[in-house]
Amino acid sequence: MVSASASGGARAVARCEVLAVSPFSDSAEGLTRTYLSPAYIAAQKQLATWMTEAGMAVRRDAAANLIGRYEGAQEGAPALVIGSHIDSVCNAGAYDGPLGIMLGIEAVAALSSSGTRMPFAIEVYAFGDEEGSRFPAAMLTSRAVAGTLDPAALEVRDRDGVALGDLLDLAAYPSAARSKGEILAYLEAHIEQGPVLEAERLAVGTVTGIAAQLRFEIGLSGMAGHAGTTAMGLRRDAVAGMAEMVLAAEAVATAGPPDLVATVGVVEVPSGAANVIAGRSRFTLDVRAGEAGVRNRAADEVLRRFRAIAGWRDLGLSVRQVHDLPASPCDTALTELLDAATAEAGHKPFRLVSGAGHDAMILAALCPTAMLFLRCRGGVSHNPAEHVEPADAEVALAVMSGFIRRLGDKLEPA
Ligand code: HGY
Ligand code: MN
Ligand code: MN
Repeated sequence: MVSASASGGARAVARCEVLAVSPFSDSAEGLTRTYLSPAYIAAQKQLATWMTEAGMAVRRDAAANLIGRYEGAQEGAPALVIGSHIDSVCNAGAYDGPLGIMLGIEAVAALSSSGTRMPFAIEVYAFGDEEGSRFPAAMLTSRAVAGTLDPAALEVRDRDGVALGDLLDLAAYPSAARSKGEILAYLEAHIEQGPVLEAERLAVGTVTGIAAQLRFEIGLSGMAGHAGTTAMGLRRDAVAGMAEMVLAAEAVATAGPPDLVATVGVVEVPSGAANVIAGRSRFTLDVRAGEAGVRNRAADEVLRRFRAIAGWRDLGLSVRQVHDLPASPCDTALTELLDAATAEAGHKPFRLVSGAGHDAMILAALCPTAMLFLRCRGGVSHNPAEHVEPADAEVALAVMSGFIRRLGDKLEPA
């Protein structure tokens, strides 16, 4: 477990490591924690204990987010929300998501232990479905909180056919929404998941905005056949077609600006076999760029090439857009507060764009948002090799505490 004497930043890192193993992982090997799984429930119980110890009242909302609330000087005051996600990708690192929650808990624990009350409440949110690693759509639970969730998005099943409606009351789900008056602002601390801060030799950085992302599910249908008897010229091979499309997507993104990226992360060959020409294949396509126009033009070109490839290979092509997340600029005034708190903590303020998506891009519909990035070794993430230095977490916690104090001064000048 985590030593009681550990400082806040070190404790936050250590607690992420506690949650990276059984019973807080759905897999015996490595960390996989998907929305509403047994590991997710176990992790929420442990988080609830830590939130209570930090002086918060804890509840779960109808979307199964876990929320800790630390009252301000006036009971029921609007809240600064500090949050991130507790779900993970498959075979994840320990810090993508949990670190932002743990640092939020530490920031509240520091206030609580000194008996400090701010002119606002602080709510720490552990969002449940940022990664979309169980159900097809992502960001379901933060969209519920922001009030931007289309109820039709809840009609989903996971790969085992379990419906979200089997696990939660979908009629109640939208009641997780918060009103604009209740929430003052949103702050998320998160590992950069990229190489910039390490290259700049900086512990932390202020995020100016989050890239726009489109996600698609692509299906190909050809003709299953015998691998040994079907001449190459007679094939309608759904795997060969998929392979050509993957390279087409890569070619379009590579030819674009540095912040344009395209990824095929999941490929499936239903009833595939070594001696069968695949009749069907499915894959995902994720396209991102700092600006929606760049992203949209690239996605259009990729899909145009997919149609051409399907045409000359005589393949059926289905395209389903899974989500469209617009680019999300962080709030200017809050960004300046983060920079000022960074400088006050003795570190050079540095600004950067986030290529990764975050719940912050969803909360932007509800309130002004700010993000603080922490350096992670080699920029590696979505990988068990993900690593954060406790000293960098100390810096982040100092910056977050400075941000909270400055926000309080802004609301109630001394
Ligand atoms: O996909 C993302 O950018 C995030 O990790 N969910
Ligand atoms: Mn994340
Ligand atoms: Mn992630």
